[in-house]
Amino acid sequence: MSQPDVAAKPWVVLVGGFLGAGKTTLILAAAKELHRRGLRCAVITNDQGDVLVDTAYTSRNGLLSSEVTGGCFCCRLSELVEAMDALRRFSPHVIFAEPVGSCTDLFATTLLPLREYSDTYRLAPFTVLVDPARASELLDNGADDNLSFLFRKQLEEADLICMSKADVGLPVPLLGSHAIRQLSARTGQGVAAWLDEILSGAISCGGQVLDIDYEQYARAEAAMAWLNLQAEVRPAPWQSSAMLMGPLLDAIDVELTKAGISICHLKLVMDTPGGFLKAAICKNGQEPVVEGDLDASPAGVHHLILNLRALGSAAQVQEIVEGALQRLPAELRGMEIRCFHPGAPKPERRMTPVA
Ligand SMILES: Nc1nc2c(ncn2[C@@H]2O[C@H](COP(=O)(O)OP(=O)(O)O)[C@@H](O)[C@H]2O)c(=O)[nH]1
Ligand SMILES: [Mg+2]
Repeated sequence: MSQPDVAAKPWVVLVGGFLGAGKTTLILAAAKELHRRGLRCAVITNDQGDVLVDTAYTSRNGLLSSEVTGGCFCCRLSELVEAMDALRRFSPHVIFAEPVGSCTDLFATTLLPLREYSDTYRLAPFTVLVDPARASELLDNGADDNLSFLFRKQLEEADLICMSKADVGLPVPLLGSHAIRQLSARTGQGVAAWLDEILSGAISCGGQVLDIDYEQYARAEAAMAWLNLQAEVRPAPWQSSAMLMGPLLDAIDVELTKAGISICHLKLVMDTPGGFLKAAICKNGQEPVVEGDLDASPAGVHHLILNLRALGSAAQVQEIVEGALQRLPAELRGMEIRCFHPGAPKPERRMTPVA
């Protein structure tokens, strides 16, 4: 297959998976591939807080972007539908939706309710993206119980599991009876094949209604600290975003490691008139992945957005991030910071399939 039926209603493609699995990167690569085929795409990002690195990143990469903030898709289902409806003004052929990386039970709370809009939208099978490194870590007997619980539940309800980051060359772990695809958003390997498969209608959005204990689910999410911040960073003398970002990321990583706090995903973007830079790590001590205008010239004002998800106390995480920011050779203006433990998930609706 090369073209979905472009005259018909837009496809809605939910791409789930754990924090840092590569969802946003895959959506951008897939949107580029569809653009090459003459198709228009949009994305709806999602978070428990607001001020999202992902939205800044997708829109700066030219992808029509909308967001649902302040709760996961299941708890903000009406807002997800509103966002989808609003995007239809731009006649997208494909709307990608990226749920929060700690979220699960999406089939019962999001996809099944969305079936009621089948006159307007077509639902693609539910892809759950898995970073093989994270899979090995979270399927290990010594894994953190809370993260392992979320990760396993995400796998259980997938229509299709895709292993991300194939370019890294890690072995693919065994994940029960699931058919597994492999792709790399970085090299493009498998991205077109994935799109062909999910937009061909060959796999239905069948899903799996989970047997899930919502108290355990709430405890697992609440074990994480969730920090979202934005600020204007004004270095004196002027510096490039790359010169500011590296030490900031290192300082946060080092301090979190000292405090015994595991990073699930730490990502930040800096925007200046001269360029846009993003850096991220998905684990303590990891070499940051830096993307964007690395050679952007020094600037006096940088707009910073930082999102951190880590296993530990919100108060301690906030103190560490604020401390690292204070040590930058820069004045900080208009800082907005929120650090919290996600509240218990309370889906607007939870359905089981009609026989
Ligand atoms: N090597 C490699 N890294 C990737 C790939 N896809 C994503 N990443 C990196 O993995 C990190 C998390 O990716 P992101 O898309 O933000 O994950 P999300 O949290 O699931 O949306 C980022 O630093 C990406 O650059 C890939 O195909 N190969
Ligand atoms: Mg993302």
